[in-house]
Amino acid sequence: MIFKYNNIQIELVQGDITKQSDITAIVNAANAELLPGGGVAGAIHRAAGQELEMESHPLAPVKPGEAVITKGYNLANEFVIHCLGPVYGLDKPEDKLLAACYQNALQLADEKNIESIAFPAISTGAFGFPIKLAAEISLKAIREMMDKLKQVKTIRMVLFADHDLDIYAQEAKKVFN
Ligand code: AR6
Repeated sequence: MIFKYNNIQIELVQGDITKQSDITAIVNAANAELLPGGGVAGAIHRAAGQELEMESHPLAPVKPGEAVITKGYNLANEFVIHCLGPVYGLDKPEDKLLAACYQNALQLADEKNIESIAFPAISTGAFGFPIKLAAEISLKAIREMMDKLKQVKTIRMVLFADHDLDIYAQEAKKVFN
């Protein structure tokens, strides 16, 4: 599913964040220590190789909402942007912290002249954020940033489950149409 706004394309796909070979930067749903861990972070570190951890770990700790950038190593992507999402029910205000993840990642990408970026659904796995709420917050945060971006031309949301893609598609129709 594709939407266009302000010369930027937003794509919603079902898939694996480590398999987005046509994208310059992928976003990691990181932990504060910027270590491999499970879920998205585990998959990205496995695919990138140990050099990723050697570059990312010294940049830790990061706070919820923060984003930092590293190279992509064995990934097909040039860069990984690591964002620490809020733990639902613990890190407050969780809506603003989740929005900050997307906005800080997009800002960093723009500063680095990155034209394409792919996000997983940050905080919706181990960190417990309800998927529908996360979809609404993240798509609105992306939409707000689209007025400010100069270099980023493609923003892809990669949802792991078909059901999650359906939820994002419903929310995207409200935000982008
Ligand atoms: N590609 C795309 N999405 C994925 C993939 C993948 N390969 N694998 C899982 N998802 P999570 P969080 C989805 O738990 O909630 C880690 O242990 C998954 O279905 O990766 O931000 C870290 O070390 C879910 O919808 O991230 C942290 O400690 C979404 O990605 C902690 O989990 C996010 O799930 C971060 O928790």
